[in-house]
Amino acid sequence: MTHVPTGAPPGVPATKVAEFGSPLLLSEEHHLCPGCGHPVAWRLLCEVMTELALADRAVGVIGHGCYTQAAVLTDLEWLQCLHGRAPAVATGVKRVHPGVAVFTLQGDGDMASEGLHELLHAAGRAEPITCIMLNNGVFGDTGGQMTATTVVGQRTKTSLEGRDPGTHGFPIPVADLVRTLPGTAYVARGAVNNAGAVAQTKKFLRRAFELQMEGAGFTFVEILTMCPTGWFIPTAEGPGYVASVFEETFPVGQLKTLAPR
Ligand SMILES: Cc1ncc(C[n+]2csc(CCOP(=O)(O)OP(=O)(O)O)c2C)c(N)n1
Ligand code: SF4
Repeated sequence: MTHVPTGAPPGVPATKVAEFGSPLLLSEEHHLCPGCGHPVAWRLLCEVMTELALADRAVGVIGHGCYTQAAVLTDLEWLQCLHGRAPAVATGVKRVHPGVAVFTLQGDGDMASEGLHELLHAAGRAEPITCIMLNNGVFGDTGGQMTATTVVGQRTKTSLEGRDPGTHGFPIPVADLVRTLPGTAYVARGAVNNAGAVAQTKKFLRRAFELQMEGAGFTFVEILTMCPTGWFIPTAEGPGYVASVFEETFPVGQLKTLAPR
């Protein structure tokens, strides 16, 4: 087996998000960093929308962060709202258009640090929407500051020595919190750091949207994504960092389902 040094440039051009194959991915280059996990999550979203025939009757609501490029790179209807407010806006869209698949796509900074109350209230009201949190443990877009989900010991722009519970408090396990609310029909946490995780996460997303369209109640999928830039590590080490550091605090799996399959 040939081992490629971490610092070596790629031998072949990187695959562009537009070449991944889903018809909903528009043929434009994205501006996210190499090794970012977000585009993989967008691809899964597009595949699930296509397979469930929801692409023409879906509305996504985003806040602010690197992940919001999904709105210009995917052929879905999107609304952008104030930081953290996506669950409230999605609630309004769903109540006006109950037959539409309504979801939020938010980063952990947007959802957990800036708008956790919006998420919990929407879940508490059992709104039949799907909220998706792309959790990379940092405010990626603004340079890698600590968020509510930054794990203990994680170095960020605002915790250069690593998150210290004595100073910064503990990370909030959002999916576990949401799971405890009676209005939630489905809660799962996936990741996009290897092929198996990607396949599993797609199943989670698919089940969440199926249950939404069946009117089961509030559905939530957290997805652990890589942010090598915000983590200040070499790009190639991102997937391993998810497995060895992130998943210690945020184990992946299906946390709650009203109708297991
Ligand atoms: C009220 C308000 N607070 C903060 C910001 C700055 N801001 C813009 S994007 C962003 C980071 C979002 O991080 P996250 O949701 O985790 O997404 P990521 O960039 O990691 O994909 C922040 C803090 C802002 N524009 N407005
Ligand atoms: S800063 Fe992080 S989240 Fe933003 S594009 Fe780069 S790797 Fe992705």
